[in-house]
Amino acid sequence: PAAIYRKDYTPPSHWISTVEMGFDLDPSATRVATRIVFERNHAGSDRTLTLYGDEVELVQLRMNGKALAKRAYQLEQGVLRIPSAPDDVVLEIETLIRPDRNTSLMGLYVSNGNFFTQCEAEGFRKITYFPDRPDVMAKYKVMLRADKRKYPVLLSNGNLIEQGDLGDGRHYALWEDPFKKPSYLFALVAGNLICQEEQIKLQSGRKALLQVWVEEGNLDKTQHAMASLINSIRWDEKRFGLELDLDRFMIVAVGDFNMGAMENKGLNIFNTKYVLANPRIATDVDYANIEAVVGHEYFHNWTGNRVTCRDWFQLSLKEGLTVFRDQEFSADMIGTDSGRAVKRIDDVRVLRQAQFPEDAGPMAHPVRPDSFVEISNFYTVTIYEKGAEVVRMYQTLFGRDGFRKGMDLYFERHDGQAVTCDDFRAAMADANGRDLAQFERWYDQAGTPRVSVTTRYDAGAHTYEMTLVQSGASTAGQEEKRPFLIPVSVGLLDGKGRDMPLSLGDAEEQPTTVVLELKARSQTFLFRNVMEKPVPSILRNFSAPVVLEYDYTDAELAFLMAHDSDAFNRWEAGQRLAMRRLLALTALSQSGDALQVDAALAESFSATLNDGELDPAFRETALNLPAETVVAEQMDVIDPQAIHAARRFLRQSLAKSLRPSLLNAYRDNAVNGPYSPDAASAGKRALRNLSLSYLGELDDEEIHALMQKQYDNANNMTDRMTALAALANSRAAGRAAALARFYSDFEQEPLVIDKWFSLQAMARTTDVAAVRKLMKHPAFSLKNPNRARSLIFSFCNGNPFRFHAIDGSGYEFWAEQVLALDALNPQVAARLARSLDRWRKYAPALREKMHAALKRVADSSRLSKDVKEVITKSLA
Ligand code: B3K
Ligand code: ZN
Repeated sequence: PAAIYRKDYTPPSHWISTVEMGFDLDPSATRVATRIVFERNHAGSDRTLTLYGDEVELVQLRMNGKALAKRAYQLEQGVLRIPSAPDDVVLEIETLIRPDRNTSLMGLYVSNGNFFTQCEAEGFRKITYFPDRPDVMAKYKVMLRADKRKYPVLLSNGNLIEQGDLGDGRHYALWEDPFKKPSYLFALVAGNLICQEEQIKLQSGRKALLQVWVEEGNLDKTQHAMASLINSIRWDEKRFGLELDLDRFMIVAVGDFNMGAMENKGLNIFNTKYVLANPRIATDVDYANIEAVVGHEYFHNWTGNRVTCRDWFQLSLKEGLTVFRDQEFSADMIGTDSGRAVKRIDDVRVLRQAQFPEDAGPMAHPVRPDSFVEISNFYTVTIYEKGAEVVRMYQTLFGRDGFRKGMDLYFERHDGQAVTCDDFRAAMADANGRDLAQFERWYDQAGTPRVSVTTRYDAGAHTYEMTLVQSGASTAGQEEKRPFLIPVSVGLLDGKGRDMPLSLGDAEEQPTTVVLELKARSQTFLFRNVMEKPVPSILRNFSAPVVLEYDYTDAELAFLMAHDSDAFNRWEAGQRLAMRRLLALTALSQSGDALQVDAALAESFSATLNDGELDPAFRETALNLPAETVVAEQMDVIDPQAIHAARRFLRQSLAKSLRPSLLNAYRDNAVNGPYSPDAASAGKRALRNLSLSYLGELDDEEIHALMQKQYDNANNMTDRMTALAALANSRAAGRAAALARFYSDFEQEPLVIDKWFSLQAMARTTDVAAVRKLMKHPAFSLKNPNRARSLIFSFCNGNPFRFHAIDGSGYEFWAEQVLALDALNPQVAARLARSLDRWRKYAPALREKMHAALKRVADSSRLSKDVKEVITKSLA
């Protein structure tokens, strides 16, 4: 399959004013009649009308009222071309599709007997032939017809214009979307569903109807999604002055879904995982994720839908921006400074755990890629999370108000248009009177930049010099990197741990945090009136997505961990201290020496754990050791077994020395009364459960009793899951019984059974043989993406110790599953295919076995282009 290049973009030959569609819904034969009104795009040179179709049967094609003769068009490999088309064209197309056989979950498909669509990025072409590209925007009118008993609810984008009976047991609904949209935002839902609904008054006084649609048995799980939707609407009004533009806004939950959710105009379709919640089935993290994803999809209504992408290379224009918006929303919903910091830390954790490795591997790509084979493979952590960091840097540079001005200008200029990342950058630049030419490099250079800092204090002159040197890591096809514009937020601590007032250059003000703008490869900044040698706090709040290198002593790190006013850097200091120990222990484990660790880390951790002034949520995150995959990133040659041994040893020794404090924290952070997912309660539960998980490492009877008691008495899923995970990773007598009881208690709740699979997949004792056994469980199915992810992905990505078993059994299993999944659902298979993409980094014995597994997949004769792209790039 050939790559598509960003430089090859050409505008379409024709625009579309209106699209009318009629669906006769039937699982085994759905007829789709489409009428498209085209008008010539005079800016384009070409007259060839180009439409795309994928696995659709073309029944009829009429142009301007007449059947189109076979010789008047070409149909090759899913591309339908009508050469020398007139300026004004009305095309009538009839297609036939089979939703019941659609296991790819793209286009129109059936899930549990109901119809759903997923069209982003290129799924609309699985419904009809169409100029399925985001810069072609049109107004849609959609008629749905179906059996009334089986499909009582018929939904599409926009407003319901008319509905009624057809007489023959069938009924219809006519929907009209008043806004122009690209085809990827089209949606329909038909089936047996019910909704929770609410009327709200918008900022302007207009009324809007909000609905959350689910299957019958789930109506007791919609409250949190509805509340999150209302909060999102209020937040966008307040923070960005953006109001809901429709009279009706719907969310629909579906159990079979490739990703998290989809922002179809007025009809968001969600994975059940990001809608359904009540205290019985959902954890604190689930509640937070639902709020974030509901927010994310809602915010797309402006950033993505009203202003959309010109082409798919611009994907981060909507995704990076919308992730940034949902991050800010979640932070504002918590409201406290420390809550905001914990949210920031969580987001940076994701970036380091997933995006940094991507940026250092064979799939590395810029935030605005130059080419792709399959666009579905580019819904990545780089596009989303690094993209959000890039957007955040505008706010760091210009402040909240400056950022808001940029957003206002962006909408003023581009509402209703399909635009590029350059347009967004230009709006930010113009609104703030700044030249942001250099900033483009964040969009076109891949790889994580490094910033190395050295300092020099002159006690006589009372000056402090800070020299920053940046270097960009070379990535495939981009050896040399030009310097980035990097905002580096800095503070200086005096001997008592207080922030010093900073005198930089000629500025009169003396703030305690300044943002240095690093533009050249190397730059020195001079602080004046520095009365004592400071400890620098660099890259506060993680002001840029870079790796920061500074030669801190252990004592300085402990000092920062205890005193830094910037909560992010307090956390960071602890992580650096822990990382040093983890790397040293990993080396000891590799050389076969006895593992041992000094008391310094335990002392710092103890101080944090016992500091009642600190928010429990912050203490929890500060005491959580860097993940095994994050440690792996620090090594030239990855040795998963040694990393696991090191991390486990460190957890055990911390548990031993902190046992009394951990027991105290466990007791003191009990949350009484009915469950509430608010940040304060969730924070206490998190600290209490982290304490239990550390104590679990001691694996003795007193702790087993604690786990068992928590399991038996839990009144919410967070506590229950933590207790079950602790039991599953222990030798406790009640281990097997608890797992069995959990299953039978929640057999009717698919999302909870996903957790049951996933917890076992990640347990220390679970090897490949155990995973294969779980796959034989009647509740397992490869066809349901959530279920496949809960077991197979959790094992391959979440259990590095067992997955990287030295006999290579994990890799053989991986190859089998990639191939099996690929036959059903290429998008999901291609995600799993990524699990081995960093094979070159591993110790030779593992590397060879990984290579063999990759070859085995590569040699298959029937790979989808999704999987083929990932495997080819991994082997390149
Ligand atoms: N825009 C969708 C992602 C679609 C993925 C298609 N393979 C969800 C989101 O980012 O909000
Ligand atoms: Zn999105």
